[in-house]
Amino acid sequence: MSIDILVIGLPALADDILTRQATERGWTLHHPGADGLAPPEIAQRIVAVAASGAVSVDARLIDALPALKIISVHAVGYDLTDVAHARSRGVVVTHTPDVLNDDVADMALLLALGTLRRLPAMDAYVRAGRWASEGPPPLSRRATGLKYGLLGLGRIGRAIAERLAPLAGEIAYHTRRPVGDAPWRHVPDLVELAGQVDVLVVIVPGGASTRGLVSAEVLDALGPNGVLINVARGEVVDQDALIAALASGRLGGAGLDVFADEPNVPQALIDSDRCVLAPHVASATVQTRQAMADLMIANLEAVLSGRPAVSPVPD
Ligand code: A2R
Repeated sequence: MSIDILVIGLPALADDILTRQATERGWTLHHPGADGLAPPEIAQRIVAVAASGAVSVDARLIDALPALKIISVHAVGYDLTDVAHARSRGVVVTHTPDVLNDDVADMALLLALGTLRRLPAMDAYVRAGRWASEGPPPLSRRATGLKYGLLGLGRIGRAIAERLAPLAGEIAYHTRRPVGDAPWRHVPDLVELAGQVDVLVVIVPGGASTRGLVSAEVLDALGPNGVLINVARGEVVDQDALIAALASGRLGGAGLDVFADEPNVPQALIDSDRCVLAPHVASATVQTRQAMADLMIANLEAVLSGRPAVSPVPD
């Protein structure tokens, strides 16, 4: 009997790895049609979905797959999968936590240092020949000794804090519940935290409970010398408020790997010399993407052979 898997939007490396392993395991891979669904005769037989974290696996898709057992998401964030609906149908949802902590934490640091020290502008300055023609560029801002705040202190947030510790003057964080064994100061109110720090790093999950959490009020509290770093999900930040705050100088700068409507980046951010932009690549190294693909496949393998998932999403 064939094992039919629907593959949705995986990045090229994960798609290649899955395709190779599927042949060895006797899995048959299918890709959705233009309507986002599999043809009905195939949909009947689909037992697993392998999906990128950037695609929606909604109730309509889940209901179109009557034999579905597992949705294996190739990302730590599963905010675009309707987990409650999957559970109501007895479908297991899995994700790829932990294996990307180091890369996402590295990117948070890169964006923080790159924004404060204006690295992309400096690079452009050299390439445009301006160093030779105009002399040294304007001075940038010292990163060592600043106060750093984290919105979120989970697996990735901790990795970021540990990297910041050797250079930060102080580290504080906001979560809904203080983290018992964390050596850093918990601030119960996000606006208060933003008012206390120079750099605020956003690393909470996306979805309804965090949408717009970084509001105009939070950005104003961060202030004209404050820097916002987002390596979480674009929707956690009120992007219109961010654009307005940067344009008026009410916010000092921003380092962004994620955006509200990817891959579309507002022209105002592209034109702003106060931000450093990246195309959602925090986990996009060969090593980490390989590890994410392996974990995605390990989850498929486990559930399809009747064993518990390796990394199910939490209740
Ligand atoms: O609030 P808590 O105590 O559940 O702490 C979690 C925090 N968090 C929040 N903090 C403030 N307000 C909220 N509404 C809120 N919701 C969640 O985010 C916890 O400290 C952190 C999430 O940690 P983990 O579940 O370990 O996620 P991980 O692996 O660090 O990844 C975070 C996100 C992913 O979901 C992707 O969207 C992105 O980073 O790449």
